[in-house]
Amino acid sequence: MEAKLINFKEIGNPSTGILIAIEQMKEVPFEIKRVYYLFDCHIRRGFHAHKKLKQVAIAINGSCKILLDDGTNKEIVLLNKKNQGLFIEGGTWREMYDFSADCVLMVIADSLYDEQDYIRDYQEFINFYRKS
Ligand code: T46
Repeated sequence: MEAKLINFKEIGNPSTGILIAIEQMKEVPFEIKRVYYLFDCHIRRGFHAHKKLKQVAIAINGSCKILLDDGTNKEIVLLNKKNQGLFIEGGTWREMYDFSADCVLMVIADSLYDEQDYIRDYQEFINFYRKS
């Protein structure tokens, strides 16, 4: 598995301030239906996959790690750049951890919240998605 990191264009510079704009079908490869964000996270979270949901996760402050697992390969991605997003497709088990105290993890998604899209049992995930 290779993490799909997206580098966003920065407008401005540190002396004037920096702006990053994210538009659907441009900086993110889908139509945007939902934005949510996590902060004050002290414990490992996630422990699920989505069947279809596509998302881009951005540490807009601080840092955290995300474990990605496609059923065969695992990869750990450090998110610590305001100008970088991690594209996560459906069929990927994820766990978020090592949140810095100041971490704000913003997630842009292609669908509204739908609990039916979640697979929260790892064995069920493996049965669905293990390649080979
Ligand atoms: C992901 C990581 C980064 C809602 O009501 N609306 C929402 O849009 C979301 C995302 C969650 N919720 C409710 C459902 C649960 O009762 O908030 C509670 C915690 O949700 P969840 O278990 O999804 O939270 P995380 O932090 O484990 O995972 C979330 C996303 O689900 C996941 O796709 O990549 O953040």
